[in-house]
Amino acid sequence: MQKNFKRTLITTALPYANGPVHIGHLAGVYVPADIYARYLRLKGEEVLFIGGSDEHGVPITIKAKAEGVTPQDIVDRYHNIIKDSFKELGISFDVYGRTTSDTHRRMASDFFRRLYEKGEFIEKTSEQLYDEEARQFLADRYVTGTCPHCGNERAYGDQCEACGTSLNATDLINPRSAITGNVPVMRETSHWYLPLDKWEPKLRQWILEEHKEWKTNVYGQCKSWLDLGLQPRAVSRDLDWGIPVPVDGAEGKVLYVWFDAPIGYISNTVDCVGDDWTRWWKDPETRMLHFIGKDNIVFHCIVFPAMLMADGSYNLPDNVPANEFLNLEDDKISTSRNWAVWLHEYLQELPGKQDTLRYVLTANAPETKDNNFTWKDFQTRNNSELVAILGNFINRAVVLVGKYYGGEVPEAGKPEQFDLDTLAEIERAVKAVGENLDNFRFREALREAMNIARAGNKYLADSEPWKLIKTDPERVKTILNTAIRICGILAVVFEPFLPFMSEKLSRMLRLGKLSWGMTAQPDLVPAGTRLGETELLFEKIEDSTVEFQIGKLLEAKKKNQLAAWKPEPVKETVGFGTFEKLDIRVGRVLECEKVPKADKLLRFLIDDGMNRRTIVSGIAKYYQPEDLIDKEVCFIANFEPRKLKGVVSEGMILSAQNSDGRLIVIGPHGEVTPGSSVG
Ligand code: B3M
Ligand code: ZN
Repeated sequence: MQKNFKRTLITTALPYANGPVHIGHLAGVYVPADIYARYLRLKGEEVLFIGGSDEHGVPITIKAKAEGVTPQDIVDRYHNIIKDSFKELGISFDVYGRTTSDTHRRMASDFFRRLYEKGEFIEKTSEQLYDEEARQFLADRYVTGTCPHCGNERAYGDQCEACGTSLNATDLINPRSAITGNVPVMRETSHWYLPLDKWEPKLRQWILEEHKEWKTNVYGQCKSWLDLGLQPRAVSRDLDWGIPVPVDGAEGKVLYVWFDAPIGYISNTVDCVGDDWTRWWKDPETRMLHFIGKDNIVFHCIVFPAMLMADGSYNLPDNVPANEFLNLEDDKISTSRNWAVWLHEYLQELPGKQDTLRYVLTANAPETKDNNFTWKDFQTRNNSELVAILGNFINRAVVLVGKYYGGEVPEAGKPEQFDLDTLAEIERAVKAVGENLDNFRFREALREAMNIARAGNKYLADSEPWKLIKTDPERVKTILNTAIRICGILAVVFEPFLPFMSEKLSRMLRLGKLSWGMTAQPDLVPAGTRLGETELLFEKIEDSTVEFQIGKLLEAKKKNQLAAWKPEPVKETVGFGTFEKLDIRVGRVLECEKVPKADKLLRFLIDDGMNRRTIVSGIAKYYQPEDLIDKEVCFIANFEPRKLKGVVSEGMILSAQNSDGRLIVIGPHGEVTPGSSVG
């Protein structure tokens, strides 16, 4: 902290309660925020860690419509799924609220009213997009069209996800209603606008001059928006789901979701600490941090701060450590294509593996650029890092203390240079973990934490207590005392990253309440401590586990291909005469085998009713040859003979190309004598 802050308020983007959360959300926002909150708590700082669901806005109503239920049904369902799964992953929110709460309705209405009474809004009538069939105005995700900045044809009415620009619905080229697909008409309506342009100079000064330390991706995005020039932004909508605009003459109008959602951070604080909330939001000695994904930068760095400035009594965020995106198996995570790893499913399918997910998502965090999650990497990191390095070191130390001293930590003698060097290396790494965390470099912090375990492994491997026990048992006491101390340091340093492991390890070492300062205590685990029961810290992940997960993704991919599949357009019309030229017959398969050195081809021997003929067909990928023997097939009998991989093919077997690309052989439904004509 550069300034003299006394406490830290950490907020995390409120996920829309229109679906469960996936690993992209976790890697971008919740895992780093949780690591940070836990780290500050370990340092003894006062922290409030705020989460909650975003339950208004078009994403919710679209989902409700698609399922034929009410928006309230949707948010009730997903709020609980999301809340429970965060808890199970160990995300240590002090509160996980929701924007349909009474507190929030009151806080958001009051906020609007205050700005309204101060004259901070412009009321403006303008022409907006309207869907005549759905009889409703179209804003935000109710309208899609071409982005005027980058040409992406699937931009939303509030934002283009391809270039990140924040848009107004009327900016879109070729707009279409997301409800009916119709081309909207223009219709007059009046709304309240927050004049962002009024706050532009102040925002410029605050971000570009006073917060040069922000991450380059965040600073850069802010700068380009500010350089483009800010426009007034509507903060109300013509919708029936949301918080009613709390002024006279606003029937049928609700607050824009991006006006109410960030106020949710305040409401959730109120739900958590009651009247004390002002200390967290208005005392200049409180430091505020917003953890978000990159698509939310404009709202947290420009729009919400402008709202807070317009009010005038709030703090502004001290930092907005936004992350880039996480891809999955080299493809963009997509809810609609079900290309995701859903947290609630992960927790069910890989029970007890919360730390592994937290570890992998941090090790691959998309901090400075988009990054990629693969199941293979997940398995490797678990097996060759968590199990083989961290788990292995702790296990060796604890097992040896059990074996040599009945589980009682031995007294250390005079340290040798090697002990001092190892401890110095560990001290350096602990410091590096802290410095990296202070600067929101979570991957690097984790790498340094892992270096402590590496140093521990090397310490045991090089000092070989299992050999020395016969020749120099006194020395072994020092070695294992030191090794257990390193285990204690690991319990502390890994607590933010791997809280489940840390809790077990703390129990084994009888550490009690952890604090960062413990890492510097030589008697962290005092000699004479009787170690607790050994607990399994990490388990190997088998091939079958990741294969199952990869299978699920392939299944999703198949479904998407099927959904996107369209039959080919019908060819040009032909007369009967043209058709008659083809001699299509039924034949029976007598022999069928693979053509050597041609992985696509099968050679058939067909009983064609007159004779036997050989036909080669490119369907080897889709059939076991023996399965086709004795089957009836249709073939073109007067097809010009062709040589394929050295075999002369006297005809063509008919097959249909299925939507998934497979070729399926066509045959008669019923008994047909070989040689019969088809027509
Ligand atoms: N619900 C958008 C999102 O989930 C939005 C965040 C609100 S944070 C105040 O990406
Ligand atoms: Zn764009």
